[in-house]
Formats: sequence, structure tokens, C-alpha cells
Amino acid sequence: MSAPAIRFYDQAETESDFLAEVRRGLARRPRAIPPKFFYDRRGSALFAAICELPEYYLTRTEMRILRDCAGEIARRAAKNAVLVELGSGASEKVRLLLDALAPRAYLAIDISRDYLREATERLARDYPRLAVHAACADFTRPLTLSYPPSSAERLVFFPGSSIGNFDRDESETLLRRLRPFVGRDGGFVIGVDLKKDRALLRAAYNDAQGVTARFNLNLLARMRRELGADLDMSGFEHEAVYDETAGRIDMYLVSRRAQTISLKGERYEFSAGERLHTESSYKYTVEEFQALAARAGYVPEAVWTDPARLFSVHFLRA
Ligand code: AVI
Repeated sequence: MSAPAIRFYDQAETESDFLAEVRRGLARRPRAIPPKFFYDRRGSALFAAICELPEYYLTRTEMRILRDCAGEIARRAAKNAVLVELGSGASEKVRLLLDALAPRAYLAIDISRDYLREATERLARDYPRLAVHAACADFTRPLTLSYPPSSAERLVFFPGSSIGNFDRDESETLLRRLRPFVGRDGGFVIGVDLKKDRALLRAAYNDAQGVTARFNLNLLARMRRELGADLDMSGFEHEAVYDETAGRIDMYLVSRRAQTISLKGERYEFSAGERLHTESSYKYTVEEFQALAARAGYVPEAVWTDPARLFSVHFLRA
């Protein structure tokens, strides 16, 4: 079967953005590289595998909530709205909304170019009457897409608690910046992971099969593959800890011994035990998140959770 037509827009970061951010991240103290660089094709596939893990309750819990509330979301959304997904990944969860909403068009936005193309082609095959658009773009930067047209009403979908990968100030700034994109008559559906027992959280980011470790270490593999970095992958290990006071998981690559990463003629010395921060994953109470959304200018209109209150899905009005 031939691949269905998808309108593809390409605005993704270039190799030089990755290089500049890695250089900056290795030179600063504490060392840190932003989590958006996890997502090359292999990183996106590893993340999809994480979503299937027994310990990673987030995905299946959010799916369960969405299954229950999709009808209500559809009633709140403008008729004929364009459904826009931020960080669309495998475009799996959105199927629950597509089934309930039957929107006129879907725009998937993701930073992982090849993965985005494959996922949206699969989706277009399964929804032959849907106009599918895909934009390879970094939505933390201003979006300059020619689609959707300014006249189109939108339902913006930001699932998976990806908002948790920004600190609280960055989250507020990002949400505020997205408000004009959502638009006055639009709706914003956002999945947010909730604070809970630390053992459950720790297990979710330290799975027994080591998939999260491979996902974390893939950042180093990407530096080797794409930037020609000279480094020993086996010299680093995955660490994820829950900081209860800050309400967040912090993920690191920890140097097992004194060693050097060489990159484009520069040398970065790591001492034994030194950490490279790769991701934070903030957790909220429902009230904390609603207050954050209100500070960013939204009206929290509805919220759904699972019976065990592990995860929440919010409907915000811009
Ligand atoms: C994409 N993001 C919301 C995931 C999270 O839970 O913070 C990424 C992830 N990192 C480790 N496991 C999953």
C-alpha cells in the first residue's frame, strides 16, 4: 500500500543547535544537557518502549483517563477544530481523541523527524479521511508554521506529562507563550503526572529491564554518532532520584571513573562520580497545576484523574 499524503513542515533543530547545546552543557557547572536531545529516532523508540513498561504507570493511566473523558473533551471542543498535538511521539494517545472528536484535521508537532514521519504515516493509513499534517519543530521556540490558518479553531493536546520536563518557571512561560496559539475559542488538554508515593516514582524511572537506562545513555550515543564525540559509553551509568522537597525526579548520567569526553577539539574532564544532569520530571498536585495554569492566564475548566489519583488530565481555556 502506498504511503498516504501527509503535509510535512520542517523546522527542526540543526546539528549545530545540538552541538552548541552540548558544548554549553558540558562546560557549565553543574553539567546539564536539555532532555529534548533524547529524541532522535532511537531515543523516540526507546521512549515508546518505556511507555509499555510495567513500572511506567504514566502512559497506561493517562490512556485510561482519556478513554473515559474523551466524549466530554469532544463536547467542550469547538466543532470543526483542528487537533494539534505537541510532542506527538508515536501518535497513539491521540487516537482516543480522534475517535471521539472526528476533527477536520490533525497537526502533529515533534522534534524527532524520522519518527514523526513514520508515526503520522501510520496514523494517516488508519484514518484515511483525516487531513494529517506533521511539523518537525521545537515547540519550546516560537512556532512559525503556515498551518493551521489563523481562522481555524484549535484543540491543543499536550499529553504524557511532558510539561513536567520543564521547571516551574519555564512551564509557566511555555504555557503563557502557547496561549495565543490555543486561541480564545480553543481548548488545551494537558496530561500532568501527580505527586505520589516515592517508591512508585523511583521504580517508574529505574525499571528492572534497564530501558530507561538505555534511553538516558542514548544521549551519549547520539553525541558520538552525530557530533563525532570521543567518549566511552561504558564509563557512564544511569541514575534517577526523587527529590521530594522539589517534587521532581532528577535523571543523571554518572561518570563511573575519572575520564575525558573529547568533542571537536575540546576536552571535558569528568571526575569519578561526577554527574551530567539530563532530565527533570516535575510532579504536581491537581491544585498546584491549576494554580500554575491560572498564573499563565488560563481558566482551568475541568480535570479528570484515575481512581488512585496517579495522573491527571486537564481541560484549560485560553
Ligand atoms: C517525556 N517525559 C514526560 C518522560 C518523563 O516521564 O519525564 C520522559 C522519561 N524519562 C524517563 N522516563 C521517561
